[in-house]
Amino acid sequence: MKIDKCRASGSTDLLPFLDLGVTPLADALVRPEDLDKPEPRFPLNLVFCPESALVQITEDVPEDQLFDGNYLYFSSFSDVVLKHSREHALALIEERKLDGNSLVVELASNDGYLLKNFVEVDIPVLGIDPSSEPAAAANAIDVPTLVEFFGEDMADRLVATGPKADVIIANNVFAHIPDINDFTAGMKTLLADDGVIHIENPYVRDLIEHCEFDTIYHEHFYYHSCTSIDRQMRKHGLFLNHVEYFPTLHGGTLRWHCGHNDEPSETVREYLAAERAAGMDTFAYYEAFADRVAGVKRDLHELLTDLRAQGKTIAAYGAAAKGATLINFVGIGTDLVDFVVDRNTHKHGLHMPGTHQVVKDVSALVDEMPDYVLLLAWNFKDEIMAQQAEYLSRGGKFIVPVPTPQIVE
Ligand code: JHZ
Repeated sequence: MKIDKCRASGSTDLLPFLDLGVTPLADALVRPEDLDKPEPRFPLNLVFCPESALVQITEDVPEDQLFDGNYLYFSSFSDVVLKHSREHALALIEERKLDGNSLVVELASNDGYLLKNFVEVDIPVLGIDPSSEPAAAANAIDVPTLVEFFGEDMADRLVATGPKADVIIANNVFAHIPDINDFTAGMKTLLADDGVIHIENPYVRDLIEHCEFDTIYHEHFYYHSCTSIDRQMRKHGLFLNHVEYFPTLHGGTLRWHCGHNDEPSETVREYLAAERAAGMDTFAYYEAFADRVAGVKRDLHELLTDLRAQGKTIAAYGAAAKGATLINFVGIGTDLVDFVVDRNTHKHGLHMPGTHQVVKDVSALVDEMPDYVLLLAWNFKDEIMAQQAEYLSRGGKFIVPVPTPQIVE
């Protein structure tokens, strides 16, 4: 279903600036027995709303279709994510003086990758996640997790029967919620008077400036800036008070600190001023993006076609959601890339959405020695290249697709 008004502001002034075609769901890996069945496909278009300053997709795929029992994203498969999350937890424990009387709630707590750091030192936690497989993994390591979609209704039920949260963490979920107003209102209800909300999300400025168009898929309804977060919080009586930047995490991630009181640090003023200076609150900033995306598509397709014409073999690394957007939009079928490898054992034996390359264990790179590996999980370039020292030392080469396709030896 296509929206006709901004999910945040309700404005009908939605300005289109990118069309990635009609694509399958990025995390809907295909089982071998389903390869002949048609896959659901949905339009993937971006628009900008001047009122909310939010970039968003126009298509509303029902949430239960996006994050159902087949959702196989497990945060714990990246050492970088685990390290980042542990540092986040330790910093919160110290800054907020958390102890056995505190409550930390994580929305989209996945497999317990972050909350386990609080559990380890006996700080009470509650995980909330609608995806049953990662949530089961969290419960199995003693991270109490409710399998539900979060919103105002759930927040009301939680505060009726238990304490409010001293800390609410919403990492990589503020893009994933079709009803952003219901979700924000739920956070307002659940947060203790002196509590803090930490939201992490890839930064739309990095998406645009580094041409990270593959991070656009149906799970990601929104692409946030400080301006859009500031406006969204204010609408619900919450305030953006501090900003941290992690330039390499998921291609450039911001952590926004929010709370009930308006107490902005210098970082908030600086980011808002920089976004205004860059014109990020106007359509002009986004207008030329589609041409740059078309350039990457053309160059990458040409590079892979030339290599195949020379008789080279090519595999890909990372059955990531962003990988599904990239190969479907660029048109990289099994004629160009033979197979995909991934460390996530839950994905092995399944096939990429749309293009159907099989997903194998990462050991296949050294076993089969393809000449080139297209790095679909380019956001973990350093981590993956370090793991693949043997493949590289035996002459293997990586192709990094964005911001412009490049061969790395
Ligand atoms: P990864 C995810 O997107 C999921 P995806 C989600 N939609 C989101 O919002 C963004 O992140 C921010 C594998 N891997 O995380 C694991 C290895 O094989 O970039 C994953 O399958 N070896 C919630 O799916 C894939 O690559 C490794 O060494 O685009 C990476 O997926 C590492 C580090 C990862 O994101």
